Amino acid sequence: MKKLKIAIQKSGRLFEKSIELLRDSGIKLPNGTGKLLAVAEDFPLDILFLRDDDIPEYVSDGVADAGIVGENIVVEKGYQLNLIERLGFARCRLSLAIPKNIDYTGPEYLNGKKIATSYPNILRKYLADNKIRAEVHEISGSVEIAPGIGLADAILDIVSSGSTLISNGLKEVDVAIRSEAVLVANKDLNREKYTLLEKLLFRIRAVQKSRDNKYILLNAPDDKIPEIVKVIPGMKSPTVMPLAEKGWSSVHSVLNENKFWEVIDKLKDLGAQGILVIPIEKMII
Ligand code: PRT
Ligand code: ZN
Repeated sequence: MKKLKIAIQKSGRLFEKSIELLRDSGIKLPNGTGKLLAVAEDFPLDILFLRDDDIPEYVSDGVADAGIVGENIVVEKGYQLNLIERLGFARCRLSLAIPKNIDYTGPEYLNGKKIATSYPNILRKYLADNKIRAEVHEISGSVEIAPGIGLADAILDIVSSGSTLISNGLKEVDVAIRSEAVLVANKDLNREKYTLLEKLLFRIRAVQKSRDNKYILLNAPDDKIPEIVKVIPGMKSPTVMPLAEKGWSSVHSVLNENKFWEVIDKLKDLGAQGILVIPIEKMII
C-alpha cells in the first residue's frame, strides 16, 4: 500500500500547530519527538521532521511528497511547488525596517543603502520591483541588531507583533511579503499519492472550517424568528423548534467567528435570550 510522506518542522514556531492540525485531522502520531521519522497509526502517512529551511528542497526533490512550512521560506527558496492550502497559523510579514529617528520618504530612501537580511532573494525582488539599487548583506541570524552595530542602514526581517523592532530602535517602513504556514506538495505526485493528499486535505479543511465557525443556540419570541433567521442563516437554514412555553422558539445555527460580536449584538437587539455558543469539532459541508 502506498504511503504519503509529509515533512513538518522538527522544532520551532511551526511544530506545535502542525502536529495539532494533523492530530485534529484524525492522524495519530506516536508520542515522543526527536526522531527523524514517525509513522502514523491510522492513515497511510509518514511524517518527516526537518528544519523549516530544508522542507521546500525535500518536497521539490520528492524525498517528501508534501510539507507544512512558512510561505516566506517557500518564496525565498524558489523551488517550484504546488501550494495546496494556506493554513492560517504562523502569520507574519517580511518587512523593511530602519532606525526610528530617520525620516522615511518612501522606498527610494533605500537607494545606495546597505540592507541586512536572511532573505536575500525576497529582498532582491523587492528592490527590483521598486527600482532601487542597494547593497544586500546576507546574515543568518539576529538581523535586527545589524543597524545598531553599524553593519547595515536597514533590514528586511520577519515581523509579527513588532516588538523586536521597537526594542532594537527600529521602525517598520514597508512590507515586502506577508506569510503564513502553508501546505505544499511536490508537482509530480503520482495518482495514488495525490488521492491520499486529497483525503488529508479534505480532513484539514474540515478542521479549519470548524475553527472558523461556532454552533449557536438561542431562544426568541416567535414574532422575531423571521428577522433572527436572516441574521444567522447557517449552513443551509437554521433549525427552529417550538419551546414548551407558548409563543417562544429555539433557534440553532452556525455562526462565523469573524462576525461573532456584531451578530450577537444584533440578536440581543432582536430579543434573543439564553444565547449559547459552542465550539464545533469538525465541519463537513
Ligand atoms: O530550526 P528551524 O530552522 O526549523 O527554525 P527557525 O528558527 O528558522 O524558524 P522559527 O521556528 O523561528 O520560525 C518558523 C516560521 O515561523 C518562520 O519561517 C515564519 O514563517 C513563522 N513566523 C511567524 C516567525 C514569526 N512569526 C516571528 N515572529 N518566525 C520568526 N519570528 C521572529 C523574527 O525572526 C523576529 O526575530 O520573531 C521576531 C519578531 O517577532 P515580533 O513579534 O517581535 O515582531
Ligand atoms: Zn529555519
